[in-house]
Parts: sequence; C-alpha cells; structure tokens
Amino acid sequence: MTKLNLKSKIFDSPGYSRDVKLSPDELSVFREAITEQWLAVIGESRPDLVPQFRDIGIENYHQLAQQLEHEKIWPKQNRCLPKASCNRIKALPFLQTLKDEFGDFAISDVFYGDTHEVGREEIYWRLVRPNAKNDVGTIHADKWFHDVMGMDDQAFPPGSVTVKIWIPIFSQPGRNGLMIVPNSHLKEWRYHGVPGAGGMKPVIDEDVTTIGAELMLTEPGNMLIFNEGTLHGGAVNLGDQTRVSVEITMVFPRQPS
Ligand SMILES: O=C(O)CCC(=O)C(=O)O
Ligand SMILES: [Fe+2]
Repeated sequence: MTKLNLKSKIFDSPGYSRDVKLSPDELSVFREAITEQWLAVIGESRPDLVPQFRDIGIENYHQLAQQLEHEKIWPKQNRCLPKASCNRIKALPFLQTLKDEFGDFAISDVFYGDTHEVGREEIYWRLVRPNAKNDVGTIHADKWFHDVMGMDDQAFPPGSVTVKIWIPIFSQPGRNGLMIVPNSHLKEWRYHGVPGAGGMKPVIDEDVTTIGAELMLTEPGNMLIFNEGTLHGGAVNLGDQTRVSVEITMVFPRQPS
C-alpha cells in the first residue's frame, strides 16, 4: 500500500482526497508563473495598467477588474500556462509524490472549444472574484465535460481514465473554494449538454440543493484530487479576495490497480 492510500480514496471511497499539500516553495512557483501570465494578458489590452495590477497582486484583481474587459480577456487559452512554466511545475516534488501513489501518468493536452493542441500539456488557472456568481460554473463531473465535448475520442486514448488535481493558489478556507459531493462517483446522475462560451458544457438535471455538496476547507496549496465521476463545482466566493486556483488532469491508460 502506498503512503497516502490515494488510489483507494479516489477510486473506491469517498472519491476524492485532500491529503497532498504544496510546500511554500512549490506554492511560490505556481504564484509566480500565474502572476506572470496574468500580467502579460492584461498588458495585451492595457499596458498602461500593468504596474497598478502588479502592485495590488492577483488576489486583489477584483479591485481593479472593472478597468478591463474581464469577460473578454480571460478565455481558457489565455489561462493555460506556457510550456516553460509547465516544465518548471513538472519538476516539483508533489508530482513525484503523485507518481509514487498512482504510478506513471500523462498530463492531458491543452483543449478548449474545438481546439486541441496536441502534445502541449494543460496546466491552467482561473479567477473567481468575490460575490461574482458568473465566475463559478454549476456542479458537474469532469467526465461529463469529456463526454459533451467529445474528448474521449479525440483527447484521450480509448479506455483511459482521468483524475483531476485542483489546487487553491489564493483561497480563504470556509469562504471560497470547491464544493464536492462525497461518493457521488458511485452513482448515476442526470445531465444534458448546452453550448457555452468555450464549447459544449454539461448542465446537471438534479436538485443541487439536496445532493450533499460540501465546501472543502482548503488553505492555499492544499490540493483536492478527485475521480472523473465525482460531482463538484466552485462555490460563490464569499471572501474578500479573488480566489485563484489551478487545474491539472492526470491521464492513465487504464484505472491504476
Ligand atoms: O474551480 C472551480 O470553480 C471549478 C473547478 C473544476 O470544475 C475542476 O477543477 O474540475
Ligand atoms: Fe470540473
């Protein structure tokens, strides 16, 4: 048995783990890489504002966001870290911890809308501003996305199994973060696909107030690792900072035994 017993938590019960934490140095690598891309994207439309955004920091993004076309400038492709940053992240110790637990895996390719960047690994981040309902999506299982976007034929080899890594980079425990429905990967849930800004997206056809979603208490760096069938979704941010988080999809040729 591996040290953290992650395989059994993710594939058996409860369908997720919160056992793995980034060290302060690892968290700094993420913060620096994200901040660099965040400022570069802001600089593409408003180079004059870059010094102000740099001064307040990404966790205070919402304080100045009204000066930008927020809805336009953050499509997923502007939030996928460049290759050099991905390579720095891939050398961090937490990935070795995951390999020790799960065995070898690949990181999924960059995929958004109808674009599949073959061979470019996807490590992307998101911004969730305080009290912004549109900054969080509805409860879903990631395998629903793979299904409605047709990714299982295109992005993943037949029979492969994915596991998600969600990492809070700036978060306020109890006030923002990710909701998870424990053991939801063991049941079937109804949903349908609708067209969204970044391609097709799934919408749940269940009463989300009664399915048992729990807000996970996560300090920055305390990652959540979950089954592709586990129901989850962003909580509306009730904090006073912008929540910044990262997503990485591990791809296994088949379920690790
Ligand atoms: O961070 C969020 O609000 C949603 C994250 C999510 O759906 C995921 O990590 O798969
Ligand atoms: Fe998700």
